[in-house]
Amino acid sequence: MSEYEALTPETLAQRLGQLSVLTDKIGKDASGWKVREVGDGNLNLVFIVEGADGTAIVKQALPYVRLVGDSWPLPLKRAFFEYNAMSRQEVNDPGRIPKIIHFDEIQAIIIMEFLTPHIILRNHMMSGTKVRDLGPVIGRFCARNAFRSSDLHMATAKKKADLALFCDNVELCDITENLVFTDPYFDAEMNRHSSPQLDDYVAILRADESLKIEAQHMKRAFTAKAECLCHGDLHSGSIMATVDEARVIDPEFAFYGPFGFDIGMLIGNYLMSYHSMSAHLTDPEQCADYQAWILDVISQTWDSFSDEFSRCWNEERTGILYPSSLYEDQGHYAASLAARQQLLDEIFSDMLGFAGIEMHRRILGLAHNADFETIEDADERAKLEQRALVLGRLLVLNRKTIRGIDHVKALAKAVESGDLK
Ligand code: SR1
Ligand code: MG
Repeated sequence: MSEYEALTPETLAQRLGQLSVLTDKIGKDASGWKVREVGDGNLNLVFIVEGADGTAIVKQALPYVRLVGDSWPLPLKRAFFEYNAMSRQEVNDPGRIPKIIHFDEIQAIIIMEFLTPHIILRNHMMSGTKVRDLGPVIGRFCARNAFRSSDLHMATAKKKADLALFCDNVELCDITENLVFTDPYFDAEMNRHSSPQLDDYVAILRADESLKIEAQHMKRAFTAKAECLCHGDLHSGSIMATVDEARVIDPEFAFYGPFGFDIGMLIGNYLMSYHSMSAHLTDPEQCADYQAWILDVISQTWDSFSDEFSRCWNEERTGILYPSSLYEDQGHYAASLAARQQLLDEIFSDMLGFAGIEMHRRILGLAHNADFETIEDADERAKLEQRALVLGRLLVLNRKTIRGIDHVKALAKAVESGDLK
């Protein structure tokens, strides 16, 4: 078929039934395939296709934003960026994404491994399920992808070619530029918050002129710091997990951006999970134990990012930046360490800024998180959301003076207990 057409559960077997890479995996008799559409994200169709010999995921971009409808067109080329980002992630940190089976650019289809018994990390977190090594594994994934796609590692011509390639993901970046960095900080048309109980704090937050300045500084970092290939939308809905392993999905927002972007967005989501937890785990002891686990995941994510980034700095620094010819080869080992530390400090403060902004936009903007949205009691929900807004504001405003990840954890605890408002 040469023209794009959205798949349906009824047409999928007939349309993909001759595709040998797929039939080799799941079985040749397409008439017996069971097809379910399970997409619960904001943008795409996702089908689980079950054949006699196996199961696969078929993901197809729609020409519009699914959450809003066809009044908001969105180009199909996002599947091309997703496929290209996945291909690079598989090289940079093998085995951490689902295996790609097939890509069809015209149909905007990616066929990939069906991960089972994995479920979305956010759902694990909402039910209080711990995932072994979540922090170390995802911190390492972020570090490897950041370092190995950057001028610290890649040959400059190759890096510039990738920079040019992902530069064209304009419309998806535009979503982030507006919905994440700008809309939450004024009364924008697409904004919503979940109840009037939040109105007073929202008014305070939107009147905070320093916050508006800092949010735009973060937006400038997003648009101007083309340091590495970012996943672009790394949250707990972009990780599939069992209790034993975590895999990363959905990099359609991929772009060249700041080293601290992905890890910052992710930590913002972990902190929202932390502040929503008392509504999901009503037994206080169980809740306290899980909240402590989330804070550990946050510190392990940063520690593992920073350790792996440092290891790559020492062992894989083959790009044009901070060349060893200028440092180690001159015997200037301390200068290399100092340069590395200064860069990590900058990544840390960027990370906190992005985390805080993500916490704001998921509560005040268009696209919300189930962590809060599923809390039925409106008073309780508003109370917990306000805590996340308060912490987000502290992170954005104080990101350059916060002393380390333990300080972040202390702030989260102080906000949760009501000591900081
Ligand atoms: C209109 S798209 C809204 C959000 O959904 C995606 O998952 C991204 O997070 C985006 O910001
Ligand atoms: Mg997504």
